Amino acid sequence: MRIARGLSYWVVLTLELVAINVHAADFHVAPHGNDANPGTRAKPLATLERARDAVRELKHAGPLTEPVTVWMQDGNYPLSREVRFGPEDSGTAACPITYTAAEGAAVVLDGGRRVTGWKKHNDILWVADVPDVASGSWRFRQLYVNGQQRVRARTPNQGYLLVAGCPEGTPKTAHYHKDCQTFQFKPGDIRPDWSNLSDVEVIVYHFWTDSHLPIKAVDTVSNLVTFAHKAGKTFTDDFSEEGARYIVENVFEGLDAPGEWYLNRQTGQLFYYPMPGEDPTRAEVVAPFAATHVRLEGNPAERRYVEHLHFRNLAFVHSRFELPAGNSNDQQGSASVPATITLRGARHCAFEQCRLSNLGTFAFDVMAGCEENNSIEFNHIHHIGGVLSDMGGIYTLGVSPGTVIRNNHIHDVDANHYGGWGIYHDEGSTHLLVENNVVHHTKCAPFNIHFAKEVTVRNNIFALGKLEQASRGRTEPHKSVFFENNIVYWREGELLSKN
Ligand SMILES: [Ca+2]
Repeated sequence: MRIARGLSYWVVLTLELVAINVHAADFHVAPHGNDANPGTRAKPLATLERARDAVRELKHAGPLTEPVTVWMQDGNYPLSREVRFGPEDSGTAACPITYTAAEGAAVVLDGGRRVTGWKKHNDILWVADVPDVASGSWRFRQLYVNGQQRVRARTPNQGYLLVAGCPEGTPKTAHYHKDCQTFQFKPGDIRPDWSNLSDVEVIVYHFWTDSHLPIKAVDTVSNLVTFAHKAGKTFTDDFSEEGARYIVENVFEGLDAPGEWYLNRQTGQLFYYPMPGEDPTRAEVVAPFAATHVRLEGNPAERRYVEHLHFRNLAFVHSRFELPAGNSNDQQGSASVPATITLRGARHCAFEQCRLSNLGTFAFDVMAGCEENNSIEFNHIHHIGGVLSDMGGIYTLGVSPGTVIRNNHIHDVDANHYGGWGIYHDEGSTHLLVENNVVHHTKCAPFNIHFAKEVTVRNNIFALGKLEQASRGRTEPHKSVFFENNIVYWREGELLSKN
């Protein structure tokens, strides 16, 4: 018995010693590296994509016996296309795979491309040729100069134009969800003589959607504009009978203020109106090229997952906003818009201490097969909303058992009309845990549900909602929320609203 016990101690100790003495399999990547190198510290690889392949080759040689770390050295890594990780790139619980900045290194995964070759177009404007735009292989909706976003030439420069009439109907005469394609404008607001009319994009702000609509025809007799595709909703200011707000973008004639730019997609010419004192020949002008930087793509239907991948201390910049052809962006949660980091069929993966900035699109899209056991923690989400309605600082949708929303600080959430909520559980949000969050200074309730089931909400502070503190969008024939040990504090508006 004594021996057996001693033996068992010895075994445990040995395992611990092995664990301590293990040297994880390492690969090194550096901006000056070469993808033909072996990936050692002295001979590093050059790209994240090649590092992924090196790990894949290591796995082909046999099952992982130790954790794998890919160390990325200081610098900027251009991404011309997304880097995709599949189930074959997974680690295991015992041997996770980590892609991380080396100690002290600032690593930037950059989806943008420099635009150079600037020449004077006239006394005010500058122009550069972008051959990939002329050839049709590239188009972009964002531009950054010296790290700051610039304005796609728009009219008006401030505020909005207003839809003058809705011949296809309103929420009262039709249904708010009617697919509309035509509206009436105030004379002169939209002009058929704008140069290169097919480049122009009308952006309508209605309900929870910004519809992006290319112009098909402009009728100046009845002042009707018709778009190349439908918008999915009425052109009203949310559920009212008033006309929606809109702006017109990428109009050459609207290129009339410092900081504006215009892209002629036929000729590939990029025009820019510099800010005071700015010299485009010396500035860093960047347009986004990659829509998605990193994609974790499992196959949840076949239960093949991307697992045990960690990304740590990396910066992701310059992702491109793109809509599929014929799409106005009217789907629930803008589901058709790609995100900088996209996960489908991924589990036990983490993005830690990563910084995402200068994005044209979403930071993360967590899709099918990732519903369970997600953590949204330690985020500071503030000063958002106001243009559209029906949003939350953190928004959830669907059945998500094991998912935790914890230790977040959310404040200053606004809305056009309704729905500037702090934490918002929408259709079917089920079996989440919401705890230790501080949510305050929201236009609508800091905590709102609209069809939720058995969500546990405890130890939060919900404070200073302008209109209300907690709200429920509809009465439900089941337990929606277990609301325990929360502090609710308010000075105006109501405690509870809606049902
Ligand atoms: Ca303008």
